[in-house]
Amino acid sequence: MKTRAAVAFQAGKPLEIVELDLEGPKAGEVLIEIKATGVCHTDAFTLSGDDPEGVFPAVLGHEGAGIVVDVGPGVTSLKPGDTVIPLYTPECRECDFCLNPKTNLCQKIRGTQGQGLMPDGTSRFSLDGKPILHYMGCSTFSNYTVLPEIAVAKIREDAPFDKVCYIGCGVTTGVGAVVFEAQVEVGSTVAVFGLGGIGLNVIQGAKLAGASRIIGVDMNPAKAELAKQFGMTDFVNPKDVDMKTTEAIIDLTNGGVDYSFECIGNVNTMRQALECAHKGWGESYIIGVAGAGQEISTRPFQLVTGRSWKGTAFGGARGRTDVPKIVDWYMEGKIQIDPLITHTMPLDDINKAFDLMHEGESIRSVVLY
Ligand code: NAD
Ligand code: AHE
Ligand code: ZN
Ligand code: ZN
Repeated sequence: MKTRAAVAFQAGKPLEIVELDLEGPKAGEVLIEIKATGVCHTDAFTLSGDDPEGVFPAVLGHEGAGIVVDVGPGVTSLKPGDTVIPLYTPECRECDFCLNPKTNLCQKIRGTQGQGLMPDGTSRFSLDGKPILHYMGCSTFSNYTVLPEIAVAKIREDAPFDKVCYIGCGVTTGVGAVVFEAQVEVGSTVAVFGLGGIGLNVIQGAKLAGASRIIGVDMNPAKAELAKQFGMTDFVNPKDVDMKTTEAIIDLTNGGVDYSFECIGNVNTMRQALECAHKGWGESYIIGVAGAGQEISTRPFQLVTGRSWKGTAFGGARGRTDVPKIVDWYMEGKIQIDPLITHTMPLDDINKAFDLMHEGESIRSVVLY
């Protein structure tokens, strides 16, 4: 079949809208009509050429929602008409990782996924007979896409595509980092570095968990207003504080926070996030994705004295199990999504979503098919 898609032909170049050929689902795969997709900073990161795993030409996008149109042989958990969210972190429920309660990082198809290929080592997308690669196993910047059954979460039918697509990455990553990964306790103090599409979801996760103090850090003061509405109690703009950001947070919290989350992707703020964690017990979680060649550093004494440096992908969520629950939380009003979706646009205008992100104008842009 044919599908309209935004293709990344080369790193650093705008996406191009083209009509691609799409092969139907093979055994264990499903064809999905994407109804809406968010544009995450990770899409921009890969497009920039900074991603060591970036391969081109590819159909980017990993934050979608849609409907199952067709299923390949052997698919048992999904049927045409099901409302679904694609998962860049699948859940096969049988690999060593899925069987270990300490991780959500199913590795069943990670090798081929990182190469932009389906599990059988081929691509379903092509243009003029030449393969176009998949991205993060999702490729939601195409109106139709093919995914392995283990990388698809079935969700309730009444969920609005234009909002719950964000659960495909940003919401789950931020809220999940707090409630699944860090398991922040009632009364804890929390610092959040970066108040964008991920950081604001960390803030609402911290509020949901009952944190007593939630300190937000961002260079862009325009981000503070929405952060306050989501539960931020104190704002630190690194440009405004006389002392170092770390010292400012330690001062505010009588020694440092119980939990910190880095949601920027900058190795300097990763260090600050670690070093503002409380001596003896503070835990710091890296969520931001840093470019090829970047490395983190700190004095080992920071760890010797009881701070832990950790990281989390997809909020520690096991997608097929947890994503339907997070959709329920949204539908029941426990978490908010609508105010975070600041812009919507048709696929033809998808490059605008990247511009708005780079200009600091948007929290989330959502492309509607
Ligand atoms: P975003 O662009 O919406 O937000 C980033 C925020 O950081 C912005 O508000 C910006 O003003 C602020 N910022 C930038 N540099 C700063 C600095 N030096 N000091 C203080 N604030 C600064 O991006 P996003 O969509 O929220 O994504 C954030 C990061 O999380 C990206 O690196 C993205 O790739 C990563 N990410 C990781 C996962 C995961 O599973 N680990 C999932 C999604 C996104
Ligand atoms: N490919 C990059 C790393 C990118 C990365 O860390 N991706 C996160 C999700 S970001 C979503 O917006 C992730 O899931 N990581 C775990 C994994 O298995 O990819 C690189 O540095 O090579
Ligand atoms: Zn993402
Ligand atoms: Zn698995």
